[in-house]
Parts: sequence; C-alpha cells; structure tokens
Amino acid sequence: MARDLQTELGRAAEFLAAARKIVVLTGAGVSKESGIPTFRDAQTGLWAQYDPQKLATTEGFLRDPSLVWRWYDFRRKMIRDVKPNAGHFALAELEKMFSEFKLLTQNIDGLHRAAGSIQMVELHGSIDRFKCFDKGHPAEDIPFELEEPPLCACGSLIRPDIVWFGEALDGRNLQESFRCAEAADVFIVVGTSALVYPAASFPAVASDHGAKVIECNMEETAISDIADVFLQGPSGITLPKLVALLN
Ligand code: BJW
Repeated sequence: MARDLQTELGRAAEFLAAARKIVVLTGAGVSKESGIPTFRDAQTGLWAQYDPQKLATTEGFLRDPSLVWRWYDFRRKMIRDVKPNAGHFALAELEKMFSEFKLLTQNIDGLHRAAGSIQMVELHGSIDRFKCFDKGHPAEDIPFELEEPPLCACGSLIRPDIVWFGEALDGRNLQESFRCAEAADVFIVVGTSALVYPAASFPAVASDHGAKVIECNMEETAISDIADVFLQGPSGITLPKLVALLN
C-alpha cells in the first residue's frame, strides 16, 4: 500500500524523538547512489552471466579460485573509486544525536566508515581485508589486478575476508547485533531486501522486543509487514530529510 512520504517522515521523527537506543541495519541499497550496484543487481557487463549466489561461496572459490578472485578484484576497484552519498552521511549525523547508537551493516564497501560512522559492526566482512583460506592468517598489501589469488606463507590460497553463504558470521558480532536488536527503541532498516540470514532476522527480533521499526527502501520487502513506518524512495533522499526533521 502506498504511504505518503511526508506523513511517514513525521511519524518516524516522532518515534526517534521519544527514543534513547537506536539501531540501524543497512544493506546494498544504501550504497546504490554512490554508484555501487546492489548485490542482487551486481551482475552487469562482464559479470552478467554469473550468479552471485554461486560466486560468494567456498564451493565457488574452490571450483574456480581465479574467477571468484577476479570478481572481487573488479568490485574492489569499483569501490576504491566511489564516495559515500547523502544517505551514509545522514546516518553518521544520526549517530551524533544519540548516545546509544549502533549501525549494523551487511555491506563490505567501507562507505559508512568513510562517511564518519563509528559505532558500527561490519557483519559480512570487508572487501579491503584478506585472509588465507585454510588457517585464516591475515594477509596485507594485496595488489589489484592479479589474475589468481596469491598464496599465504603457509601455502594456502588467499581469499577476501568476507562472509560467504554457508559460513558463520563472527560470533561476537552476531551476539552484539542480537543484543542491540533486543534493546532497541527504534530499529531502522535501510536498503536491504532482508532475504539473507541471520541479518534478515534482526528487525523482527527488535519488533518482538517492542522497538518501532522504520524501513527505508525503494520497494516493499520481506520485512515491510512488520515496519511501523515505510519511507519509500532512495535512502540518499529520505534519510537526510528524516535527520533534518530532528535538528
Ligand atoms: C534501495 C536503493 C536506494 C536499491 N535506497 N534502497 C535461515 C533461513 C533461510 C536460509 C538461511 C537461514 N539462516 C542461514 C541461511 C543461509 C544463508 C541465507 O540467508 N540464505 C538466503 C539466500 C536464504 N545465510 C548464510 O549462509 C549466512 N551464514 C550462516 O547463516 O551460517 C550459519 C552457520 C553457523 C555455524 C557454522 C557454519 C554456518 C551467511 C550469509 C553471508 C552473506 N554474504 C553476502 C555475500 C558476501 C558479500 C559480497 O560479496 O558482496 O553478503 S550475500 C549478499 O546478500 C551480501 C549482502 O550483504 C547480503 C544482503 O544483501 P542486501 O544488502 O539485502 O542486497 P540486495 O541486493 O538483496 O537488496 C538491495 C535492496 O536495496 C533492495 O531491497 C532494493 O530495493 C534496495 N534499494 N536502491 C534504498 N537507492
């Protein structure tokens, strides 16, 4: 059901004005206006023929390490060349307004940090960190444009330090995220299709524990039914409008 943006912004601002603990979950949509395709529309140009759900797995990497390495190298170069957008900056601004604030991001692009967010958890890792496949030894100074993954001193292939499908998220990050979701007064969900677990369960956990849920997306998603407010549109437009109402 279409909802009037101005009315929804007003309701969202009222919830925030009455709240102490704010938690935000972001997904690929928040970086779309920076020029990064979302995960599910990432397959453009050269990569159109590949399924990201197959590339972002250990099986995909072991089947064809060079292919998966080159896919991440392509995306790492794209990310190196972009800047945070107004949505990232609005969330960094929001953080300054609340003493209890946590940003949980599924994104691996580092743009929230570049925009000034501090209280944050990178749930799915970072495209700028690397580790070895067998033992998880950290690897540094990995150059761009390698055709194959380099080798660790222990002989194992180096891979991006990213959480692939079927892999466990960092236990401490996960515990902290659930704790924050349970304690939130307002839980804001931005630019995620809410299809990938466990992150997709956080809004319902927050709602079940009494939080008001504000969703910012271009279209309705798997969690829209539980959202108390739906801010429809690009987050680079709706989030700055919301933050402006709080000033
Ligand atoms: C805009 C916009 C604009 C556009 N403004 N909005 C329970 C049920 C069912 C399945 C599972 C379950 N629990 C676990 C699973 C399996 C699996 C899973 O969830 N599968 C689903 C597909 C069903 N989960 C896992 O495997 C996780 N691991 C796990 O649970 O391990 C258990 C375990 C325990 C102990 C031992 C071993 C294992 C791991 C999940 C890791 C996800 N990793 C990825 C890829 C790596 C990063 C990368 O290469 O990029 O992370 S998957 C991919 O999806 C990526 C994203 O972070 C993630 C979420 O995607 P996101 O951000 O929502 O993007 P999109 O593209 O889907 O949506 C974009 C949205 O933006 C859309 O809604 C647009 O409308 C919107 N939008 N422009 C605002 N301008």
